[in-house]
Amino acid sequence: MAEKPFFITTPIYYINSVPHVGHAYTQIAADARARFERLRGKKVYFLTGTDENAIKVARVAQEQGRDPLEFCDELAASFRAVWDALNISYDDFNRTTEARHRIPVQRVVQKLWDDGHLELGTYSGWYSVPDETFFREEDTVEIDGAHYIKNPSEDQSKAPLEWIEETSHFFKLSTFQDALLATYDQNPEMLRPETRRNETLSFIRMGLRDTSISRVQDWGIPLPAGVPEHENHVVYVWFPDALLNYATAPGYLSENPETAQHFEQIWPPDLQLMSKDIFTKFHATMWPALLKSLDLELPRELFAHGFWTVNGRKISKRDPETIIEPIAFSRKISEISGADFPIAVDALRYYCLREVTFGVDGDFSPQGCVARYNSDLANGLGNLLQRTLVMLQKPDYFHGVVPASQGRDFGLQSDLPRLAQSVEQDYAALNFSGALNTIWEVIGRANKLIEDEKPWAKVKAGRVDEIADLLRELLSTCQWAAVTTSPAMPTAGAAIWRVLGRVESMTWQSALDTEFVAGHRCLTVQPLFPRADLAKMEDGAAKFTTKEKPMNSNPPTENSTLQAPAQPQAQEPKEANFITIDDFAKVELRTGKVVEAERVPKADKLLRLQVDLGSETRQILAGIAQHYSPDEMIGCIVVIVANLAPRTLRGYESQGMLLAASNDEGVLSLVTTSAEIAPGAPVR
Ligand code: ME8
Repeated sequence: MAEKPFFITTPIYYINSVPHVGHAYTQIAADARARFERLRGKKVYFLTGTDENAIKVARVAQEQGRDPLEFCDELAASFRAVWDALNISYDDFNRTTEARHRIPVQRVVQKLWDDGHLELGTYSGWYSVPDETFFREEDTVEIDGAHYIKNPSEDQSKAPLEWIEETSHFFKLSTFQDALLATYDQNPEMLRPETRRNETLSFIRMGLRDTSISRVQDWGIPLPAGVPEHENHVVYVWFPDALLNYATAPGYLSENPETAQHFEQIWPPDLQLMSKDIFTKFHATMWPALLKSLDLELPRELFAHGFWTVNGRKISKRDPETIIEPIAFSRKISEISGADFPIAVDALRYYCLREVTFGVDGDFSPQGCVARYNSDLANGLGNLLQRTLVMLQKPDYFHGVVPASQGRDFGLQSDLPRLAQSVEQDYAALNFSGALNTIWEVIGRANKLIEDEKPWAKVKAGRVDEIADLLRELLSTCQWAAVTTSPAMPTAGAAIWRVLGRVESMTWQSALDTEFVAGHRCLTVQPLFPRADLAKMEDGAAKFTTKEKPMNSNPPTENSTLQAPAQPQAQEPKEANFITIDDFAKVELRTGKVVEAERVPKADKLLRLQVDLGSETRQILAGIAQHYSPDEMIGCIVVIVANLAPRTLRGYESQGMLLAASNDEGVLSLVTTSAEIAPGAPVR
């Protein structure tokens, strides 16, 4: 049987507000872990989504005079757009208004009823719409005839509560109390960190009360018809609706055999991430009890991270200055530094993961983020890469060719496998700040080695051979850093990998095998992290909030190099436009290795390439000069259309065409092969 993929989840977010850095944090952490597992060769199923059946969603839609479902479609698309811009590599996006969720939820409720886990009762209590939670009389206070939550915690609403009295269906949560305690006793590693585990154990020991799973409402998933008193009732948005998304997405109770089989292969989740406020009651008590009632295996690990404040203030819609929207913020970093937008996104990702220990609270400071960008990325990693590659490329050094070893040992490269192991353990334990700390210690050591060894003095004295091993160790360190940072900073990691002339897929092993063979060529590099102007970063978060509501991202500024994501747009259904396999077979695609490259005079966009196809060398003119320098192209494996009729461009014959991908933001990337393959190999 195939190996079980690593199954990781984030909460599904309410879509009545815009995603801010707090939401982004969970996504970034989950993404770092997912990417780390993929690097280690694991198949990953990374699930996220949106929680759309909350009454507050319907109310916001109503206030805006919108059809709730249409409103949800638009907002869910906005959430996806933000995650895409942040390079969140989710494999599945579950929306609770989708049929693949609604139908299994109804089946679950029916099953719970049939199996005797539900009973009818009357529910009366004070309901907080913003918190989507009932409160007992004793947990409220009355002021001027209205009821409010008594001693509301930081994140609870201070608005008046609504009195609700209705027939309801109750899940017999109390019957799972002992079983849950026994499970947690036998599996101490399931609930993390330790503080949350202890909090959960005392919550359960205080006694669990049966919990209402239905509401009289007109927005939500209707109760199934086989349950008595189902009329006018919908499933409570939290339980089991939202929680069940983790099971419905991979295919629980699906009627499609393939999807149902997918569920069998995937279940249970290996890691479920969320913040501490929704951990104890919802994820560590109700969710596992529900799974037990359905005879489903429990998740292997539930982890609660801390809460972010912004400049010391709680993030709240009522305090717009605290709402930092990740795209607007990344644009600002890009604008004040000149870094590409995806690199600015990496800077945000890095800051979030480095700044606080995963599991404790943190304070987001825009200026703090820029300070870290300058010290750790521009001066640290960026500087190391730049100095190393310039040293390699310069004619009085090594002309771009990795020199042979002269047998000297600077003690850095030999340490890298051990340090890779330490970083690996930290990523596996969700100790992101620990992993990044170790990586930056290595970067600091490498930069210091350059300063101590003063290679420029040796070159000046004509003793270039003496720095061959220093350069080799620095290149290895850059490769090591590309691999180890890539879960946190995927764009930067891949960019470093590419300029080091690596064409094969990056794996975790590439942090252990860092040796460069003599004669290997690297590409030239522009500074990856240009210094940011700290003075231009205002500390008021309102600057990073889009003004249009309900949710939109800013258009890209004209004078910046940002490759900002476009807004998702409703697409017209397209007519299928198929070709046959015979049509495709007419196109002869082959791999080639670029052996020479130069600019075409007076043609800004054209490079003239000589491409080795194994049996012959072709001249190809490619419109890529604004994206690739001639030096960068040498040694690249490209894919060409080999049977295109030759044509003449600017007086040169072009004997084929290079394949490249480009997007609306003007990013262009050549199609290559994931492993070095002989020139001339057919591509099918
Ligand atoms: O609770 N700091 O959705 P939600 C850190 N739909 N993380 C934060 C944060 C902050 N200040 N603010 C939000 C819900 N988050 C339910 C979940 S799951 C079955 C249903 C993150 O939109 C954090 O991950 O209120 C938190 O758990 C989540 O957003 C809550 O998002």
